[in-house]
Amino acid sequence: MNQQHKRLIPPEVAVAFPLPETWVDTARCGSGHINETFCLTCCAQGVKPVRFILQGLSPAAFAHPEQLMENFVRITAHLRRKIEADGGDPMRETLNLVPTCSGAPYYIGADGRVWRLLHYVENTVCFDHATPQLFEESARAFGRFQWLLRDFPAHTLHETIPEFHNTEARYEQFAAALKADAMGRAAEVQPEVQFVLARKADCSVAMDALRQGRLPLRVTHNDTKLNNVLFDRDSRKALCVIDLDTTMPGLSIWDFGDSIHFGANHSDEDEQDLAKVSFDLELYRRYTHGFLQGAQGSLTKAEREYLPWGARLMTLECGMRFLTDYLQGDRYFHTQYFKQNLYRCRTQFKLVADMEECWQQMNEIANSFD
Ligand code: GN1
Ligand code: MG
Repeated sequence: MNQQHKRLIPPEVAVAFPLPETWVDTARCGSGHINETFCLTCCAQGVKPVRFILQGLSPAAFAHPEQLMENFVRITAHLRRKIEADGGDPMRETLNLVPTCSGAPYYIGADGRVWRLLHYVENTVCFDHATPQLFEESARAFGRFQWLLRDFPAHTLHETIPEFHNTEARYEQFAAALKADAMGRAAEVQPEVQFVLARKADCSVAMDALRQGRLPLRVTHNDTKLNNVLFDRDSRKALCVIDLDTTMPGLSIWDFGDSIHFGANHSDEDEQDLAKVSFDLELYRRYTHGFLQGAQGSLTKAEREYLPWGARLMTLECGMRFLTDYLQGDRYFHTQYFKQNLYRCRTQFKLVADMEECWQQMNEIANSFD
């Protein structure tokens, strides 16, 4: 191992995994802000170079990395079996761990950080910005993720971040932050506060449906952004869903809605000119089409009917989380400038208002793919 590799990766971590003898290159990779991610290129004598992804999990984001890794091992094993049975290539269509030299799925460093090694999926690309076609392709991948995991016992997975998309709990966190008003910012955000208070009942729609058994508990990804899908470089087909760290029990409409709030518009998340922010119903239609196609009939009628609520609730929830963080002094979401969380909140609420206006069309679209 040369000096460059030593600087980036603790030597004890490098020797914990059975990497080929010659190590050619180490580079940071990905746009994630949570984990430490490196791409390693190795080369055994006379053999083609092989690439790996080495990741050190963030101790700040994940309190129980061993539970997270237990989920990871079980989910990817299930995906491998299903992909194989479906005639696919499990080495390209899901993530594959490389065990440590002692056969463990991960290595715990001297400082307690958990490290894992993954096979690199060659000839793939990742996108940060959507074209309608890529957006629909990503929907197919996340819908297929639902299909592949349809018979996995969701309740046996650990919650890696408890109550992550429980919108009722998010409302309560907002109400507590408003009451405490720790930074004295509540007075200036009254329009946003009123926007949330007027939608308190909405926050219970999905959780009520879950409690009443109308929506089933599923294995959900919970971070269904476009850049969490690998696309085949040549065909531009969605190939592999990545970033499984928040995969846990949840509702299928959360995965659907999380993609819509992030992707079905053309503005920056913190756009200050709200005239530029609008919900794109055509992108919503394309995503719905791709998602249901990928899910291959595995979603129930009720889940299909609740898809528009998934979009509306994930958007409202995200705006509420930005507002809560603003009230609490910007402690959770990284900000680059003052009031960024407030601007982010406003774009989400503008999108919610747009969705409320075209609510009937959103429902018609969801029901048109029966
Ligand atoms: C966070 O860090 P990133 O961009 O993957 C957040 C999501 C929000 C998103 C809003 C673990 O995601 O839930 O939708 O910001 N992830 C976590 O930009 O809180
Ligand atoms: Mg993420």
